[in-house]
Amino acid sequence: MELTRVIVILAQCVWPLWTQVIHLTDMYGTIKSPNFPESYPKEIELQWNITVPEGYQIRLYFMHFDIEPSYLCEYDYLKVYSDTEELAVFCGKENTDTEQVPANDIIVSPRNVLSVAFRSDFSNEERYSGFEAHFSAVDVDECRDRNDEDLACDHFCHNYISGFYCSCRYGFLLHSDNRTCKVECSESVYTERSGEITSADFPKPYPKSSDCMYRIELEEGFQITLEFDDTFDIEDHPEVTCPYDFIKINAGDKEFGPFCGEQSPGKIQTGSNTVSILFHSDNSGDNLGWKLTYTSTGSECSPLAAPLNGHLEPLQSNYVFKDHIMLTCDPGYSLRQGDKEFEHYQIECQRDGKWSSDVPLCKKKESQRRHRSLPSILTNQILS
Ligand SMILES: *[C@@H]1O[C@H](CO)[C@@H](O)[C@H](O)[C@H]1NC(C)=O
Ligand SMILES: *[C@@H]1O[C@H](CO)[C@@H](O)[C@H](O)[C@H]1NC(C)=O
Ligand SMILES: [Ca+2]
Ligand SMILES: [Ca+2]
Ligand SMILES: [Ca+2]
Repeated sequence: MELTRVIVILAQCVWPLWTQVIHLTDMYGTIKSPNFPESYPKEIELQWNITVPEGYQIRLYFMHFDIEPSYLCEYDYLKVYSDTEELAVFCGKENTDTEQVPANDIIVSPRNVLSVAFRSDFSNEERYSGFEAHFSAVDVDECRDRNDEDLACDHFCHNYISGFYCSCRYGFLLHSDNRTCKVECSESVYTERSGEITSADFPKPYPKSSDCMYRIELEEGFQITLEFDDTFDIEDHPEVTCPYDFIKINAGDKEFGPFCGEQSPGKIQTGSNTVSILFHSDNSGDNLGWKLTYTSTGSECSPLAAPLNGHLEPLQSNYVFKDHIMLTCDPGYSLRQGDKEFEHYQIECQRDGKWSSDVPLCKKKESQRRHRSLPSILTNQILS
């Protein structure tokens, strides 16, 4: 007997039995051994391939199970697969150390396909009544089951029968990947002479899938210095330079970066009055981001001395672009530039580091009337 079985098994390896495949695409159904509830015939190879729509899984459970027992189910068996993955092999009527029966277990397919293969060999020593199983399509709860960061929703997940969708917190937009949440952050222009810029949500992790552009635009004559905080955390890679997220800085014709990792770039003297900071993030990772303070210095003008018999305000050890100086003379004196006379005279430090004019002299006042009428006559001539 045993020998014949071995020969038959060997023969089947060379000339496998013809397997009959039954395709099932319904949302539920029943699978039974042939002749059920009568005993099943010998030499059967049957396979049920169940396919349900995407977004569903298949639940399979047994109401009756009685298949010829054999060591490791070598003779008759029922196997359950999903794609190429073997989920279970059953035979017998009760669990033993080496054989298993489905009992009350529920098999859930990992995807939307499930195959059940039933085989009986050439002999049935006794009568075995076979099996009856039921299957049904059940919704995949992607919100509960998708723990893989690359597939799960970034902010909120909404499950429904046959699918799911993602949504974002207030202030964020769903990226075209329908999964991650980005921010709109390309319109920020800074025109103050100093300020602070941070990644969105700092010091909480920065948004994914975003391209943020921050521009600092000051008048010509100013030079911008950036200083990054020590708290700096941008996703990086041990071997490749900033493949995921990075900061790049453009200042005039100079470029700084890309920067990523946990080492702060520190202080950057850009030497320019306009700076663009691009911050790119990809669709994964939780990193804290960055913060920088920017300051600007204007071109410096040479120190000025007050004229004899006069004084200037404010008195400073150094003057930079945009600084103004007001000159006045002591009583009885007035400012004279060429043949013009002034009570006050203002000069300004210009973007190129030069004063807008020379310091006039303080001269003793002469006949006030003559000099005072002169400019108004000139003005009238120009206007007429
Ligand atoms: C039935 O399903 C199995 C396992 O999923 C697969 O290998 C086989 O190709 C399918 N057969 C047919 C005819 O689709
Ligand atoms: C995102 O959803 C839209 C609308 O439902 C769809 O047209 C588009 O193909 C989806 N994109 C991706 C990448 O899944
Ligand atoms: Ca048998
Ligand atoms: Ca679902
Ligand atoms: Ca990232």
